[in-house]
Amino acid sequence: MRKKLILGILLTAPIFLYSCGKTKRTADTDPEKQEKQQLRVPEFNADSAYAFTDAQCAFGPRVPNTEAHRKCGAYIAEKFREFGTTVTDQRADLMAYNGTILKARNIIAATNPEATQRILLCAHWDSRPWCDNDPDSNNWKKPVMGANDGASGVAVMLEIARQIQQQPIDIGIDFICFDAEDYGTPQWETENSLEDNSHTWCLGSQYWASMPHQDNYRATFGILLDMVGGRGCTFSQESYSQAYAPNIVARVWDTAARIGYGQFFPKRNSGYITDDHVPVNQIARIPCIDIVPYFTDGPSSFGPTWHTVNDTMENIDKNVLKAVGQTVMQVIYEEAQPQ
Ligand code: AHN
Ligand code: ZN
Repeated sequence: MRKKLILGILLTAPIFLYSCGKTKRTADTDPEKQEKQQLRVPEFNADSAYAFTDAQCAFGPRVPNTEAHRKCGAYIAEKFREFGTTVTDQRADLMAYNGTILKARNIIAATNPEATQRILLCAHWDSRPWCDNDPDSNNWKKPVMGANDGASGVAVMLEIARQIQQQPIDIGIDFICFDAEDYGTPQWETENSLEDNSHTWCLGSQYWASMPHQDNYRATFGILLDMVGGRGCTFSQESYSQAYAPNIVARVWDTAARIGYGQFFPKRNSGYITDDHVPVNQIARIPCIDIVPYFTDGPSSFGPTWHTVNDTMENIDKNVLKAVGQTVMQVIYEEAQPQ
């Protein structure tokens, strides 16, 4: 009799504990309703993201130490505040490859600042001072407008912040707009050189990663959005991302396929790309992937407008913004608990 009772407790205990764990997710015990609640992900509005891209470009190229850069920094911070996030500025004087001191500003916007479980989203917001990949060398000294290379990533983050304000989640999201990503040594200086110039790129993210805006800052994982609105862009699996955060790569690419954006996220490799996620992985030691385009043909693997005078609004495709924005939102909302 006693034996049977103990056996009974032993057999039911795991089931009881399991159901306890389940009910934490939602108060509703109907499994079908639970499922529906968990899958309620807002619609990423590509028109809105497009407008945020355009608004940044309206300031002109956001080259560090210019008026357009200062004004656009104020605009980005103001928008993130409007969407209910807590904004922290990280200002620094950073030295460019040529000795120029850049008055840099990393802009960090947090939803749910008190939450301990956090996801990091990031993008650079500065524009490159030189169109050094333009086929016409007369354009090399002109600044890049950076509709795709700069504005698009910030625009997708702004739209995600706007959606989270409308449909809150229990985890925290940190949006980091890195400055001074695109001031790397120009091609005309490196043509006949064997030097490694990778440290001249990503100055804002190098600074943040060695000096995060909070002591002991942690995020479960990070996603970098770089050039996520260009016409014809598809996103291959970048090699640093595969090395440092293979499970996040798998999750993002599987999610894209599952919600119907698989054609934008081919499951092939694009090689190693020096970008803001490298310091996040190597210095801050937060696993972070890079969503960055990869073109298999044409003059540049980053696409025909990369670091040219044609990186303008005319070459932004809302469908690309939508594919990236909706996929990232799906990943975020699946990581969170319904509110
Ligand atoms: C290099 O060109 C070394 N890395 C690409 C990083 C980048 C520049 N992303 C946007 N612009
Ligand atoms: Zn660039």
